[in-house]
Amino acid sequence: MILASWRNIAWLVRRADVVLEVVDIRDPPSTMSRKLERLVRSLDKKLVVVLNKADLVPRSVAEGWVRLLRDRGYNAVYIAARHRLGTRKLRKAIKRVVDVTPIVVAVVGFPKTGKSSIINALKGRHSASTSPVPGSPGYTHHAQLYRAPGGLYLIDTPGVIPVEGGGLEAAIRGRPPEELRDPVGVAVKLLEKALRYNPRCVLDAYGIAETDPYRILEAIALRRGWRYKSTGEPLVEEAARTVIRDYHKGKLLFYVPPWEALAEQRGATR
Ligand SMILES: Nc1nc2c(ncn2[C@@H]2O[C@H](COP(=O)(O)OP(=O)(O)OP(=O)(O)O)[C@@H](O)[C@H]2O)c(=O)[nH]1
Ligand SMILES: [Mg+2]
Repeated sequence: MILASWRNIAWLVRRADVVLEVVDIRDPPSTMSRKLERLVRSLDKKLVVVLNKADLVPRSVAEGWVRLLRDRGYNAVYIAARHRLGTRKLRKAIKRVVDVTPIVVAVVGFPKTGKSSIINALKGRHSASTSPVPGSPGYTHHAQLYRAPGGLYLIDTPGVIPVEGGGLEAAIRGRPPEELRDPVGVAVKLLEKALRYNPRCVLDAYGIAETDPYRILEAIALRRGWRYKSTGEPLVEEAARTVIRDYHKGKLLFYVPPWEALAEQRGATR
């Protein structure tokens, strides 16, 4: 079951002692949510920023993000939930921020940041019995409380932060490419950003040496035989959706290093 509205997220946060804000370590400024952070603060709960997918960036970058966020007053750890790396560190970070037992933990983040993987990693292999989350109203009566190793109680249902807008940021935040009004415009911006941070990424992902984003889309479409039936022109829309999906899969790979994000983050308002 998916809890994908601010109302549901508020419900989850109220029931938790600690909220894990799951972000994609490849681009934390785009995948953190100031709105979630404000909500957690206003309900007087503790927040831990979990920088996930650390296997996709060099260790120096992962450590740099943790340092930068800690300097800004966040509790932050990096992990690679898919590979179950960093789980023990995460448990420790959770216990450091609150002094109660057991600790109820909620997991919230934009789509595809790895919330379910984190819940599975925290549950461990010997996951214990479940019980309904107390006070579940009708629409969330499936939410279960999991007893996880280390004195943690985990709400097994993650909160998915609604993605607003339709531009590049929405795509990075996990809005499905089929829902984008202008996938080509978004993919062009994504490729520009990707090439800025990793000039080799298109060559590595597709074996295409082109550097102009629109031409890259054309080349991908032609290579796969995607053409408009009427004109024979390359079907760039399909290539655009593929590129956006490939970013989420980690096939088109780039990351924003912490030192370059300082300015970007300073300008952010959310
Ligand atoms: N490389 C890498 N990929 C990961 C990691 N954790 C999760 N993923 C991948 O990211 C994708 C989304 O992971 P999920 O755990 O389903 O993420 P989610 O936040 O629960 O996604 P939704 O429920 O759809 O919002 C999957 O393809 C995972 O395999 C990680 O540590 N490293
Ligand atoms: Mg999930």
